[in-house]
Amino acid sequence: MSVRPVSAALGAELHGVDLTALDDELFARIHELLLEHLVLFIPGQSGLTPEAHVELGRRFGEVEVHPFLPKLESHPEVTLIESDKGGKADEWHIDVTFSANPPVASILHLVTCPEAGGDTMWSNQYLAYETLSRPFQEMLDGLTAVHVLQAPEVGTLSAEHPVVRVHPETGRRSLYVTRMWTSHIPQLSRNESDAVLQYLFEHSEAPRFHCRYRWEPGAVAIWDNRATQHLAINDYQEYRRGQRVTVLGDNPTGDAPRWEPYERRGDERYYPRRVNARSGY
Ligand SMILES: O=C(O)CCC(=O)C(=O)O
Repeated sequence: MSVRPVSAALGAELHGVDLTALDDELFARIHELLLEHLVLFIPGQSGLTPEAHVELGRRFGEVEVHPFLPKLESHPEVTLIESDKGGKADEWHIDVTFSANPPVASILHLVTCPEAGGDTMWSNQYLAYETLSRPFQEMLDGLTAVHVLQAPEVGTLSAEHPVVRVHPETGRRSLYVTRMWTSHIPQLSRNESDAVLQYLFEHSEAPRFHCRYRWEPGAVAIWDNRATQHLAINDYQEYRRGQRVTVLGDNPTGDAPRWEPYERRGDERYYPRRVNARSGY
Protein backbone atom coordinates (compact mmCIF):
# COMPACT_ATOMS: atom_id res chain seq x y z
CA MET A 1 0.00 0.00 0.00
CA SER A 2 1.23 3.51 -0.73
CA VAL A 3 0.06 6.58 1.18
CA ARG A 4 0.06 10.05 -0.43
CA PRO A 5 -0.95 13.06 1.68
CA VAL A 6 -3.57 15.22 -0.05
CA SER A 7 -2.78 18.45 1.81
CA ALA A 8 -0.57 19.54 4.67
CA ALA A 9 -3.62 19.84 6.95
CA LEU A 10 -5.28 16.45 6.53
CA GLY A 11 -6.23 13.68 4.13
CA ALA A 12 -4.29 10.88 2.47
CA GLU A 13 -4.91 8.88 -0.68
CA LEU A 14 -4.20 5.16 -0.48
CA HIS A 15 -3.12 3.10 -3.47
CA GLY A 16 -2.76 -0.65 -3.75
CA VAL A 17 -5.80 -1.34 -1.56
CA ASP A 18 -8.73 -3.60 -2.38
CA LEU A 19 -11.54 -3.04 0.11
CA THR A 20 -13.29 -6.20 -1.04
CA ALA A 21 -10.33 -8.22 0.29
CA LEU A 22 -10.39 -6.75 3.77
CA ASP A 23 -8.68 -8.76 6.51
CA ASP A 24 -7.71 -7.89 10.10
CA GLU A 25 -4.27 -6.66 9.11
CA LEU A 26 -5.54 -4.34 6.35
CA PHE A 27 -8.29 -3.01 8.59
CA ALA A 28 -5.82 -2.30 11.43
CA ARG A 29 -3.60 -0.32 9.00
CA ILE A 30 -6.60 1.66 7.66
CA HIS A 31 -7.73 2.44 11.19
CA GLU A 32 -4.27 3.64 12.17
CA LEU A 33 -4.00 5.81 9.03
CA LEU A 34 -7.45 7.27 9.67
CA LEU A 35 -6.42 8.44 13.14
CA GLU A 36 -3.31 10.02 11.63
CA HIS A 37 -4.79 11.66 8.49
CA LEU A 38 -8.49 12.06 9.53
CA VAL A 39 -9.78 11.34 6.03
CA LEU A 40 -8.65 8.59 3.69
CA PHE A 41 -9.35 8.37 -0.04
CA ILE A 42 -9.23 5.01 -1.73
CA PRO A 43 -9.75 5.21 -5.51
CA GLY A 44 -10.61 2.28 -7.78
CA GLN A 45 -13.19 0.54 -5.59
CA SER A 46 -15.95 0.09 -8.21
CA GLY A 47 -16.19 -3.55 -7.14
CA LEU A 48 -17.23 -2.60 -3.60
CA THR A 49 -20.67 -4.20 -3.20
CA PRO A 50 -23.18 -2.89 -0.66
CA GLU A 51 -22.44 -6.02 1.45
CA ALA A 52 -18.71 -5.28 1.47
CA HIS A 53 -19.40 -1.60 2.18
CA VAL A 54 -21.56 -2.47 5.20
CA GLU A 55 -18.98 -5.05 6.29
CA LEU A 56 -16.26 -2.37 6.23
CA GLY A 57 -18.49 -0.14 8.38
CA ARG A 58 -19.07 -2.97 10.87
CA ARG A 59 -15.32 -3.29 11.36
CA PHE A 60 -15.42 0.22 12.90
CA GLY A 61 -18.56 -0.34 14.98
CA GLU A 62 -22.35 -0.39 14.88
CA VAL A 63 -23.74 0.75 11.55
CA GLU A 64 -26.57 3.33 11.33
CA VAL A 65 -29.90 2.98 9.59
CA HIS A 66 -30.65 6.66 9.00
CA PRO A 67 -34.07 7.69 10.36
CA PHE A 68 -35.27 9.36 7.16
CA LEU A 69 -32.69 9.86 4.39
CA PRO A 70 -33.23 7.64 1.27
CA LYS A 71 -31.56 4.23 1.42
CA LEU A 72 -30.82 1.20 -0.72
CA GLU A 73 -33.91 -1.00 -0.52
CA SER A 74 -31.79 -4.15 -0.31
CA HIS A 75 -29.42 -2.66 2.33
CA PRO A 76 -31.05 -0.06 4.61
CA GLU A 77 -27.63 0.60 6.19
CA VAL A 78 -26.58 2.25 2.91
CA THR A 79 -27.81 5.85 2.72
CA LEU A 80 -28.19 7.32 -0.77
CA ILE A 81 -26.89 10.79 -1.56
CA GLU A 82 -28.25 11.63 -5.00
CA SER A 83 -27.90 15.08 -6.51
CA ASP A 84 -31.26 14.95 -8.33
CA LYS A 85 -33.05 14.24 -5.05
CA GLY A 86 -31.59 17.15 -3.10
CA GLY A 87 -28.48 15.24 -1.99
CA LYS A 88 -26.13 18.21 -2.05
CA ALA A 89 -24.54 18.83 1.35
CA ASP A 90 -23.06 22.21 0.42
CA GLU A 91 -22.77 23.71 3.87
CA TRP A 92 -19.98 22.89 6.34
CA HIS A 93 -21.08 20.19 8.78
CA ILE A 94 -20.09 17.45 11.14
CA ASP A 95 -22.43 14.51 10.55
CA VAL A 96 -25.54 14.23 12.75
CA THR A 97 -24.38 16.30 15.75
CA PHE A 98 -28.07 16.86 16.63
CA SER A 99 -27.97 13.29 17.98
CA ALA A 100 -26.73 12.42 21.48
CA ASN A 101 -24.41 9.84 19.89
CA PRO A 102 -23.22 11.24 16.57
CA PRO A 103 -21.33 9.05 14.09
CA VAL A 104 -17.74 8.03 14.74
CA ALA A 105 -16.99 7.78 11.05
CA SER A 106 -18.64 7.84 7.64
CA ILE A 107 -17.67 5.84 4.57
CA LEU A 108 -18.78 7.37 1.27
CA HIS A 109 -18.58 5.42 -1.99
CA LEU A 110 -18.94 7.71 -5.02
CA VAL A 111 -20.68 5.59 -7.63
CA THR A 112 -21.35 8.31 -10.21
CA CYS A 113 -19.81 11.75 -10.38
CA PRO A 114 -19.43 14.61 -12.86
CA GLU A 115 -16.32 14.69 -15.01
CA ALA A 116 -15.37 17.95 -13.30
CA GLY A 117 -16.91 19.49 -10.21
CA GLY A 118 -18.66 17.95 -7.23
CA ASP A 119 -15.45 17.83 -5.18
CA THR A 120 -15.69 17.47 -1.40
CA MET A 121 -13.68 19.42 1.18
CA TRP A 122 -12.74 18.48 4.73
CA SER A 123 -11.42 20.69 7.52
CA ASN A 124 -9.15 19.59 10.38
CA GLN A 125 -10.79 20.53 13.68
CA TYR A 126 -7.74 19.65 15.82
CA LEU A 127 -5.92 22.45 13.99
CA ALA A 128 -8.94 24.74 14.34
CA TYR A 129 -8.69 24.36 18.13
CA GLU A 130 -4.90 24.37 18.40
CA THR A 131 -4.56 27.65 16.47
CA LEU A 132 -6.81 29.59 18.88
CA SER A 133 -5.20 31.75 21.58
CA ARG A 134 -4.81 30.20 25.01
CA PRO A 135 -7.39 32.50 26.73
CA PHE A 136 -9.95 31.74 24.04
CA GLN A 137 -9.24 28.01 24.29
CA GLU A 138 -9.71 28.16 28.04
CA MET A 139 -13.07 29.88 27.74
CA LEU A 140 -14.28 27.41 25.10
CA ASP A 141 -13.07 24.40 27.11
CA GLY A 142 -15.74 25.18 29.72
CA LEU A 143 -18.71 25.65 27.36
CA THR A 144 -21.27 23.42 25.69
CA ALA A 145 -23.30 23.96 22.52
CA VAL A 146 -26.77 22.86 21.46
CA HIS A 147 -27.15 21.26 18.02
CA VAL A 148 -30.59 21.19 16.38
CA LEU A 149 -32.25 19.55 13.39
CA GLN A 150 -35.76 20.55 12.40
CA ALA A 151 -37.15 18.39 9.62
CA PRO A 152 -40.71 17.49 8.65
CA GLU A 153 -39.93 13.75 8.86
CA VAL A 154 -38.85 13.80 12.52
CA GLY A 155 -39.85 17.18 13.99
CA THR A 156 -37.10 18.67 16.15
CA LEU A 157 -34.09 16.67 17.30
CA SER A 158 -31.43 18.24 19.51
CA ALA A 159 -28.39 17.39 21.61
CA GLU A 160 -25.90 19.27 23.77
CA HIS A 161 -22.17 18.57 23.39
CA PRO A 162 -18.92 20.16 24.61
CA VAL A 163 -17.70 23.01 22.37
CA VAL A 164 -14.25 21.41 22.63
CA ARG A 165 -14.14 17.65 22.65
CA VAL A 166 -11.39 15.23 23.53
CA HIS A 167 -10.87 12.49 20.97
CA PRO A 168 -11.40 9.11 22.67
CA GLU A 169 -8.57 7.43 20.74
CA THR A 170 -5.92 10.13 20.27
CA GLY A 171 -6.62 12.25 23.38
CA ARG A 172 -6.35 15.44 21.26
CA ARG A 173 -8.78 18.36 21.60
CA SER A 174 -10.83 19.57 18.67
CA LEU A 175 -13.40 22.23 18.01
CA TYR A 176 -16.89 20.73 17.89
CA VAL A 177 -19.35 23.30 16.55
CA THR A 178 -20.67 23.38 13.01
CA ARG A 179 -22.56 25.86 10.85
CA MET A 180 -25.24 23.40 9.70
CA TRP A 181 -26.38 22.23 13.13
CA THR A 182 -25.06 24.32 16.04
CA SER A 183 -27.74 26.62 17.44
CA HIS A 184 -26.34 28.27 20.55
CA ILE A 185 -24.04 28.17 23.55
CA PRO A 186 -26.38 28.04 26.54
CA GLN A 187 -23.94 29.57 29.06
CA LEU A 188 -23.71 32.83 27.01
CA SER A 189 -26.22 35.59 26.30
CA ARG A 190 -27.83 35.41 22.91
CA ASN A 191 -25.67 38.16 21.42
CA GLU A 192 -22.48 36.65 22.85
CA SER A 193 -23.45 33.20 21.62
CA ASP A 194 -24.21 34.46 18.11
CA ALA A 195 -20.91 36.39 17.94
CA VAL A 196 -18.74 33.56 19.31
CA LEU A 197 -20.34 30.96 17.05
CA GLN A 198 -20.04 33.17 13.98
CA TYR A 199 -16.34 33.59 14.74
CA LEU A 200 -15.86 29.85 15.35
CA PHE A 201 -17.67 28.87 12.15
CA GLU A 202 -15.46 31.16 10.09
CA HIS A 203 -12.29 30.12 11.91
CA SER A 204 -13.01 26.38 11.69
CA GLU A 205 -13.72 26.63 7.95
CA ALA A 206 -10.47 28.47 7.10
CA PRO A 207 -8.67 27.16 3.97
CA ARG A 208 -5.43 26.44 5.83
CA PHE A 209 -7.21 23.57 7.65
CA HIS A 210 -8.56 22.02 4.41
CA CYS A 211 -8.06 19.29 1.92
CA ARG A 212 -10.12 18.99 -1.25
CA TYR A 213 -10.75 15.76 -3.12
CA ARG A 214 -11.52 15.38 -6.80
CA TRP A 215 -13.62 12.26 -7.16
CA GLU A 216 -13.53 9.54 -9.77
CA PRO A 217 -16.30 6.96 -9.99
CA GLY A 218 -15.57 4.11 -7.57
CA ALA A 219 -13.53 6.15 -5.09
CA VAL A 220 -14.21 5.75 -1.38
CA ALA A 221 -13.67 8.32 1.37
CA ILE A 222 -13.54 7.37 5.05
CA TRP A 223 -13.55 10.25 7.52
CA ASP A 224 -13.22 10.61 11.25
CA ASN A 225 -16.38 12.52 12.15
CA ARG A 226 -14.98 13.35 15.61
CA ALA A 227 -12.26 15.71 14.39
CA THR A 228 -13.34 16.97 10.96
CA GLN A 229 -16.04 18.94 9.19
CA HIS A 230 -16.85 18.62 5.50
CA LEU A 231 -18.75 20.23 2.64
CA ALA A 232 -19.72 18.99 -0.82
CA ILE A 233 -19.19 21.66 -3.48
CA ASN A 234 -22.34 22.38 -5.47
CA ASP A 235 -20.80 23.56 -8.74
CA TYR A 236 -22.18 21.01 -11.24
CA GLN A 237 -25.40 20.08 -13.06
CA GLU A 238 -24.87 16.38 -13.84
CA TYR A 239 -26.15 13.42 -11.85
CA ARG A 240 -23.94 12.51 -8.86
CA ARG A 241 -24.57 9.52 -6.60
CA GLY A 242 -22.90 8.60 -3.36
CA GLN A 243 -23.61 5.67 -1.06
CA ARG A 244 -22.77 6.24 2.58
CA VAL A 245 -22.36 3.82 5.46
CA THR A 246 -22.24 5.56 8.82
CA VAL A 247 -20.67 4.15 11.97
CA LEU A 248 -22.33 4.91 15.31
CA GLY A 249 -21.04 4.71 18.86
CA ASP A 250 -19.62 8.13 19.62
CA ASN A 251 -20.24 9.91 22.90
CA PRO A 252 -18.59 13.33 22.64
CA THR A 253 -16.79 14.18 25.88
CA GLY A 254 -14.79 17.18 27.01
CA ASP A 255 -14.38 19.23 30.16
CA ALA A 256 -17.49 19.68 32.30
CA PRO A 257 -19.23 23.04 31.72
CA ARG A 258 -17.76 25.60 34.12
CA TRP A 259 -20.80 27.91 34.18
CA GLU A 260 -24.56 27.62 34.70
CA PRO A 261 -26.90 28.35 31.77
CA TYR A 262 -27.19 32.07 31.13
CA GLU A 263 -30.12 33.72 32.90
CA ARG A 264 -32.17 36.04 30.77
CA ARG A 265 -32.55 39.60 32.09
CA GLY A 266 -35.66 41.76 31.77
CA ASP A 267 -37.20 41.56 28.31
CA GLU A 268 -33.99 40.39 26.67
CA ARG A 269 -34.73 38.21 23.65
CA TYR A 270 -33.33 34.72 23.89
CA TYR A 271 -32.17 32.08 21.40
CA PRO A 272 -34.56 31.81 18.51
CA ARG A 273 -33.16 28.61 17.07
CA ARG A 274 -31.68 28.50 13.64
CA VAL A 275 -33.92 26.49 11.36
CA ASN A 276 -32.15 23.55 9.80
CA ALA A 277 -34.54 21.78 7.51
CA ARG A 278 -32.30 21.15 4.54
CA SER A 279 -31.06 17.63 5.10
CA GLY A 280 -30.14 15.14 7.74
CA TYR A 281 -26.42 14.66 7.07
O1 LIG B 1 -21.57 14.26 -1.16
C1 LIG B 1 -20.51 14.42 -0.54
O2 LIG B 1 -19.42 14.50 -1.11
C2 LIG B 1 -20.51 14.51 0.95
C3 LIG B 1 -21.81 14.06 1.53
C4 LIG B 1 -21.93 14.48 2.96
O3 LIG B 1 -21.78 15.62 3.29
C5 LIG B 1 -22.25 13.49 3.95
O4 LIG B 1 -22.37 12.31 3.63
O5 LIG B 1 -22.34 13.88 5.14
